[in-house]
Amino acid sequence: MVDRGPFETDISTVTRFVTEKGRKARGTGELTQLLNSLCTAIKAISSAVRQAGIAELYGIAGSTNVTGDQVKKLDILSNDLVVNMLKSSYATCVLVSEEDTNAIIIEPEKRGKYVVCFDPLDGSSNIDCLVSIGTIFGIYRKTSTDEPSEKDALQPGRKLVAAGYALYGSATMLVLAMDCGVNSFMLDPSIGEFIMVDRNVKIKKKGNIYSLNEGYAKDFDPAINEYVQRKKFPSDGSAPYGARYVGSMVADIHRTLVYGGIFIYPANKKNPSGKLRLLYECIPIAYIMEKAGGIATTGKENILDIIPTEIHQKAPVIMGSPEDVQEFLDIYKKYKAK
Ligand code: AMP
Ligand code: P6P
Repeated sequence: MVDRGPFETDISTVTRFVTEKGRKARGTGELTQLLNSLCTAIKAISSAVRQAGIAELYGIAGSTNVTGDQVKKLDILSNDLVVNMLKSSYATCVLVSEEDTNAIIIEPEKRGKYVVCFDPLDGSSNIDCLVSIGTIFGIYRKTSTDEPSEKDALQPGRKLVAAGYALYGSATMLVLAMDCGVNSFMLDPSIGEFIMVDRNVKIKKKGNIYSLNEGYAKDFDPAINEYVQRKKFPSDGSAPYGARYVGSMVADIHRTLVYGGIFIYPANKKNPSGKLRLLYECIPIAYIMEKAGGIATTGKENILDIIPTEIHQKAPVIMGSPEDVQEFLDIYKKYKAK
């Protein structure tokens, strides 16, 4: 056995992983090119996020997005990076971004067969206080033969070809889900490559952490409040759950995927569909959760079964370890049966 010392010479990168999958699929190479272009955008966003304070990228860019959030400079930079890298991949025809009111239709000479829905920098309200933020994406094949339009993005999550997120935390992590399952890659800044760290990621059947913004408890559905009460005061003598809530979806989701437990952003009286956006927050994360053996539901229905009707619509989410989500659903059904 040759002693290679500390320097790996047969590095398992995401580029290599995606290329191998592409060769096995005997495709045209379009999806491989799309994924590699997206990874370049994510690396550039990671670099910008970590330099933001020095490069004076913090602060508000003076505009608001379709969600009504104040748009911060990093939001605009991240959106431009993803849009430009996807456009130049020659693999996409329609892009839907949280930062753009309307779908972006790619010019004919640069079109490919994929539709990408993404949140370029999710959790942006946390940028200035250095809390982890992320990028979320979902990739569909265009199915209609019509001229590309916003309608091509209104597909249920069951039709996804791939979905993933990047977490800009204490390290930059890429979690990528496709038919083959969920795999995670950590960015090695010294070589600018995402290195595979976990293959075929599976979520624990049951965790011991619940995650939601309890500040809204006054307006929660009674089923939510009963579930949370059960986590705090278990009647079976088991230990109470821990409460964790970052307020950045990707950070809360990644912790749930790695440690198990449940993440909830419910509907409430003021927001009957909750806050999270279906196309580029709920569906891609639901796809990852399901591929990892978890459940992702609105309470009424599985998130991946929803047929979207407009590109920025919202949906309530309850997702995570199957036994934890099922416990919530049993409570939810009790209230809905009344
Ligand atoms: P393509 O012609 O490259 O767009 O690939 C056609 C289909 O093959 C894709 O829609 C996927 O279902 C599958 N495929 C192609 N490349 C990859 C890849 N790199 N990883 C996983 N699946 C792939
Ligand atoms: P709240 C960030 O603004 C975000 O869109 C998600 O990343 C996060 O889960 C949620 O909003 C936090 O919302 O109402 O708890 O501050």
